[in-house]
Amino acid sequence: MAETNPLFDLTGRTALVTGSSQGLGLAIARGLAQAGAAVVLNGRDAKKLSATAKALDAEDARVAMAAFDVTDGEAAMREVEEIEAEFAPIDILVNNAGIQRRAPLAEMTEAQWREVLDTNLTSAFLVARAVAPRMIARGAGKIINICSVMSDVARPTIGNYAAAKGGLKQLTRAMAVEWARHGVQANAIAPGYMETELNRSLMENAEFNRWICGRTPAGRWGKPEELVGAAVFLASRASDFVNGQVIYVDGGLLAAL
Ligand code: GCO
Repeated sequence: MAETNPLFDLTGRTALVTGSSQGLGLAIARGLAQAGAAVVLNGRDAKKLSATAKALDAEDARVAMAAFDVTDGEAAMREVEEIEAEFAPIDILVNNAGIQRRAPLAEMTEAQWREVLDTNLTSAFLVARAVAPRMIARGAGKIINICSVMSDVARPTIGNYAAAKGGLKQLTRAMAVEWARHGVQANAIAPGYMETELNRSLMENAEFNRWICGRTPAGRWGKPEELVGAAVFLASRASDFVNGQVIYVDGGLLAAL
C-alpha cells in the first residue's frame, strides 16, 4: 500500500468546518479527518450536529462539535475561544456555510437577499475574524473559503447567491494579501454543480438536469467527496506557498463556452 506523501498528512492538525452537519461541509470534514485531522463540526442545529458527530466518531475520526450561528459575530468569537480552550488550536478553517433563497432579482425580498449574503459571505468574515488573530499569533494557519462557479458566472434567480460567492472570492484574496506574511494561507475551492440537498430540486428537474449535464464537459453532477482532494491540498503543507487562489472543482464547466 503506497504511503501518503507526508506533505498531505494532517495528523495533529485541527479543522473547524462551518456548515458541516451535511452536504459539502460534511464531505470535506470527513475527508480532512481521513487525512489525519481532528475536526470540529458546526451547524445551528445541535441535534443534527450531534448525529453527524456520532457517525464520524464511529469512523474513528477525532471529532468535536460547535453548534452556533455563523452569522452571529459574538457567537463566533465565543465559540472559537471555547474550541481553542477546550479542544485544540484551530489550524484549518473551512468557511463552507451556505444557503440558497432563489428568486428573480426584481421580486427578491430584502430578507432573501440579506439572509444569503449574511450566511454565504459575512459569516466567512465573522468566523475568520475570530480565528485569524490566533493563527497569526502562532505564525501558521489555513483558511479555505468554499466559493462556487457562481463566483464567476451567474444564472437567473440566484443573484443573491452569485453576489455572495463573488464577494467571497474577493474576500479570499483580501485575506491572502493581509495574512500571508504571518504564515496564514487563504485560498478557495469553487465547486460546480454538486449532488447536494441544496440542489435536490434542480437534480429532480429533468430539463435542468439535462442542461447541467450538457453544460458540464464531464457530462454529470459532481459528488461532494470529489472536493476532498482540493481541501486536503489546501489544508496541508503542500500548499504553504499558495495564496489567494481558487481551485475549480466543476467538471470543466467554466472552461466551456
Ligand atoms: C443553482 C445552484 C448553484 C450551485 C452552486 C455551484 O441554483 O444554480 O444551487 O448555485 O449549486 O453554486 O457551485
